Amino acid sequence: MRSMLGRLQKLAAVPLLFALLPACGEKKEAAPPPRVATGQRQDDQSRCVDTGGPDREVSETASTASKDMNVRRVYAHSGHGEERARVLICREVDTNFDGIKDVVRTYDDRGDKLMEQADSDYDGRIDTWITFAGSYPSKIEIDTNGDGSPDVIRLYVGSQLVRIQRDLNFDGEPDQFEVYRGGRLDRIGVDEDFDGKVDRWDRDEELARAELAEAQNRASE
Ligand SMILES: [Ca+2]
Ligand SMILES: [Ca+2]
Ligand SMILES: [Ca+2]
Ligand SMILES: [Ca+2]
Repeated sequence: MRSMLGRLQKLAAVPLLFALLPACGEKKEAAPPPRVATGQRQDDQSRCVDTGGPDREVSETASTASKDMNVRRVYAHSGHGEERARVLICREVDTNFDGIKDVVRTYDDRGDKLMEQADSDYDGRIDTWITFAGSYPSKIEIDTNGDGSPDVIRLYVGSQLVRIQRDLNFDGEPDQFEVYRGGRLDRIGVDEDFDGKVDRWDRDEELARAELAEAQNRASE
């Protein structure tokens, strides 16, 4: 249990994926071909929806380490005359410079982050979905077995991790629940026979003892 906790705590301490990813996300259904900058592939798998209308504006730029245009921003225009405003609604980036956009983030009409999707292993398939609440992610869903469905769900309150749910047998239902307190793993519930009910709760006894000792110290002061 302790080695498992240690391993999981390390996992929890890994910097959030979103922090590493330059950013943008919305499923492209029948979007028109992206406006492609010189030297790029014709289809860079854009997921930012650009309607091409007068209320949209597309900007292509290159990040510092890229020789090609690898960042696309789509803006929406609203209002008229002096009231006219431009708001970023989607941003997508080719983070490994292979000509394919692999991170896409969408924003609401006030410019706040909404969703991010990423192909973090660059195999052409989205494997990470981030839902934002304000500036912080409220949920990060990760597909670890490449079947297109998330099997690890990380839940946050504010900027703090409060729970990780894992679907260990990939049947679409979570069967391991890690509960965090103050950013530290507190207990793990395991549904061993995959019937939807937790069979066992493992606690971090070391943490519980440390907290008890601290409380006793405070009481004796
Ligand atoms: Ca790429
Ligand atoms: Ca992928
Ligand atoms: Ca999966
Ligand atoms: Ca399961």
